[in-house]
Amino acid sequence: MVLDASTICTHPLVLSLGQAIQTHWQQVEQCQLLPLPYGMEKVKGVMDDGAVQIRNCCFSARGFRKMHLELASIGPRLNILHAVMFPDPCWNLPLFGCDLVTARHQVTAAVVDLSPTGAQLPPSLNEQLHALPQPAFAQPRQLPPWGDIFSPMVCFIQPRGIEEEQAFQKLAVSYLGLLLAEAAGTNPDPVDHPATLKRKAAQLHYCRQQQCNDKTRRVLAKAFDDAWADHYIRHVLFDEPSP
Ligand code: BLA
Repeated sequence: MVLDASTICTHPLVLSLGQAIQTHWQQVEQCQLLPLPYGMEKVKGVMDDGAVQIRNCCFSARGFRKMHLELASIGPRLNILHAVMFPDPCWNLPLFGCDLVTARHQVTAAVVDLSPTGAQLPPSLNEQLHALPQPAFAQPRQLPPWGDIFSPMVCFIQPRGIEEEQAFQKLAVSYLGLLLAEAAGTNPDPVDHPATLKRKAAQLHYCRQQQCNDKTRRVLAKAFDDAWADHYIRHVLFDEPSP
């Protein structure tokens, strides 16, 4: 385990999902550590009401240009898990994204998706995704306007109780498992193939839309400052695929 969540976060869902994601990533072919921008493995800050701690780890692997896990504890109340798998645009694969926000030990936002980098998800993956049992969560949440990047199968909820938290984790790990199986059975297109270029453009759009999440920006700007938050969002969280 590269990131030991228990040194920063206390919420059980953040801890167990953080562990499950890393366990899956380590099994991806050619998984290797990917350096982060200077100084970004561990970030510390202070706010009026407590410490800010961010831990990041990044890998690359067969089919993925970047797999990024971030765990953060911001002040006494907020715990965050942020995980994104950015495919290499040569591969016909969606992006895996998962975000958990807990405040005062309650999960307020839990989101997981396989977000398309083409007009639709690859058909076999789409079928398997639809075949997964979808739990009937009591409190679905409405996506923000920038959420047009997500697939129709996005799950965005505020889990109610431990059973729903566990059901969310199960669903998130299922999405991840389907993507990894799809990646293992996919071969890349050439770098200059029109499909590759389309997927690169779609990934760029994904990054630009995620950069519009004001809630993330506000939390980071409060803990650091506006310029730092902007740099972090554009270069650590949602850096764009190279041209
Ligand atoms: C919402 N993200 C949030 C919220 C906060 C953060 C505080 C509001 C919680 C709520 O509405 O209950 C904060 N998220 C962070 C911070 C980081 C982070 C500080 O990852 C990192 C340091 N966000 C993602 C990814 C997805 C995502 C990968 O990073 C989805 C795949 C989604 N977060 C997402 C969505 C919302 C959210 C959809 C709700 C936004 C809204 O309601 O406006």
